[in-house]
Amino acid sequence: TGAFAWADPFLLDDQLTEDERMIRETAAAFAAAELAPRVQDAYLEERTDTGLFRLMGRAGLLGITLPEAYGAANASYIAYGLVAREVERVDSGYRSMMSVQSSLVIHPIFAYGSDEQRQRYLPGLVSGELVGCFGLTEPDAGSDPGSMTTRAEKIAGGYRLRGAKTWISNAPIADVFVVWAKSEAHGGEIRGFVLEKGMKGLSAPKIGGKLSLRASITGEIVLDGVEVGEEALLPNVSGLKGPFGCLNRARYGISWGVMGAAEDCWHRARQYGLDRRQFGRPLAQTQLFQKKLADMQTEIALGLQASLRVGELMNKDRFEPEMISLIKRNNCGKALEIARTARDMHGGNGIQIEYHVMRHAQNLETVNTYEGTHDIHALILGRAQTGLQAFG
Ligand code: TGC
Ligand code: FAD
Repeated sequence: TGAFAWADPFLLDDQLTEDERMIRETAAAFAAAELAPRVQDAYLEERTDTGLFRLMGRAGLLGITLPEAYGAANASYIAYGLVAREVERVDSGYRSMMSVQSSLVIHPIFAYGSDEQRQRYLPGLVSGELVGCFGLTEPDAGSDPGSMTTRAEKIAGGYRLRGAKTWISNAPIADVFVVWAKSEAHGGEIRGFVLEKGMKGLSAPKIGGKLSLRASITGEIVLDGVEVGEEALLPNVSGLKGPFGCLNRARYGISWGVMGAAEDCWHRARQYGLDRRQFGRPLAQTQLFQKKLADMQTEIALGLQASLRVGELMNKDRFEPEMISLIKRNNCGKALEIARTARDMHGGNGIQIEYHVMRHAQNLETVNTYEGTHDIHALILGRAQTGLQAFG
């Protein structure tokens, strides 16, 4: 018995190990000290601070599931999720920077790379000295990456890459580019290549004018006959399962991250309702307000428990991609709904940057779309239970 912990209804904290709690506290302290003070200006000015990668690396927040040999923490998948939650409590764009670096760049080099590639890139990526990006999406291949047209032609001693990627997080500031292309020398199979900034024919123009995720820079990757040696090929994976192996981890982290953004919106709406009086009483003393708070509390508590469960299964290597589709889809959809409701509960003030909720709502529009849209994850789950593929 004891008082009900309204902010942690199922005592999530009790289910964490000592190490996980410590990592969560480190991430929370980092987010409060380094991210929260920057976010409003970064968002308004659409500005990404490259130095943040080094600060994240120094705090031990990049690639944390990797072995200590690479300067990483050898932490659990639950710890990785907790970091995403704390970072995204401030801004989804900052979590994007972190999760692309950790799950979409560090992971494939670690899991599919040669020893030389691991030695060359991982220490710099884990410390944040190097910034990475992941190029899968193309102008005509978004939800359907299998229809990509980027090609790797075979040339003496290596490959020549041609094509274009779009909507690529971190691309304009990246040093390391993990790019997926159909390789002529491998029967047209999708293969991964690790490219470096400055290679001839490689450019990464910024995509401007985003009304969402403005603190995280996004760009194209243009491959205009980029010639690379054999050593650029990721040797140990082929086919779509290469990029999807990375996406499984990033999507799992997102399921935790969006719950952080939702918690920030929920806590702010609650406080606003306690402070703001209309009709002679606090807004929080109305039935409608309390129902909205109860719905937020319920969805967040359930969403976090679900992510924790999938994290336990990932730690034991017993997860299936469909489990990740379920939590990515549910938690993103619920977080977006919570952020929109919190915006409404703030009245006119809710549209102001200082109240944070509209920024979260705008960001979550992207998070609901990238890494597999809400509907694409429904189709993955529909296929798993009917045996019928509805994509087309
Ligand atoms: P399908 O026939 O289903 O599968 C082809 C091959 O891939 C394997 N596979 C997986 N392997 C591991 N994990 C998964 N989750 C996997 N899903 C599929 C599958 O076993 C098969 O292997 P094999 O050996 O039999 O060939 O492929 P499909 O073409 O029918 O796929 C359809 C669909 C809809 C499932 C898929 O294409 C999809 O998920 N689309 C969404 C695309 C997406 O998520 N793009 C993300 C781009 S990256 C990004 O957004 C980063 S934002 C990051 C940030 O800023 O935080
Ligand atoms: P489309 O695939 O054209 O989808 C449009 C709409 O149609 C959606 O509602 C979708 O659900 C629906 N739809 C599609 N197919 C079907 C179907 N068969 N049945 C029913 N409905 C369907 N990609 C990367 O590779 N790397 C990155 O770092 C990266 N970062 C990103 C950052 C941002 C800010 C954004 C916005 C995107 C990023 N992406 C990245 C791309 C992202 O993964 C894609 O936008 C996403 O996969 C959707 O593809 P699309 O935009 O082409 O939409």
